Amino acid sequence: ANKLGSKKERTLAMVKPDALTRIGDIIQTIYDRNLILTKAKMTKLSWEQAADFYAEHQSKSFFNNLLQFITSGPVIAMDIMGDEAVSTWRELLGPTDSDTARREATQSLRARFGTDGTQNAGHGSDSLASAARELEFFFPSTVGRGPPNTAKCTDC
Ligand code: RTP
Ligand code: MG
Repeated sequence: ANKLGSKKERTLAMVKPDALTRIGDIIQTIYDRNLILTKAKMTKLSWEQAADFYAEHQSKSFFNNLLQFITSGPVIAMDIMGDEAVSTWRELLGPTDSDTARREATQSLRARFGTDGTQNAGHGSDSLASAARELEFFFPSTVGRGPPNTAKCTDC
């Protein structure tokens, strides 16, 4: 925490193929929550890249469906920064299942733009360690050019 007691972090947010056309509304939501979008890129993941990104889920029953979906079209990866960015972004996303999200009192990005339990509009790193890994995945740091992808940013 800095002098004001806030914890500045960076996290990897990804807009999944089903919500790509809602990128404007999603950036507005990020802005409204006082998070800062510092990097963004659109890319289409290969099957191999998707399997690498989601390696932690390789033994899950939904792994194949997840890879099928995430490689079905472009995604937009974003580096977002701000107070407790990791948990704040996941809070903005809402529950994993879009239908569950729609039943909640508080609206969320998945409630607004998600399709179902697998096609759920967005991804957010689940810890500072995941954020560092996932930021490096999409925005690799190059020696001598740009800061390293540490997700805990005490200086920003
Ligand atoms: P994410 O990693 O994408 O931010 O989502 P999450 O933490 O809320 O969910 P996680 O358990 O990490 O699952 C990763 C993604 O896999 C798909 N999924 N499908 N039963 C299913 O069909 C199912 N369960 C999970 C979702 O796309 C989920 O976001
Ligand atoms: Mg997850």
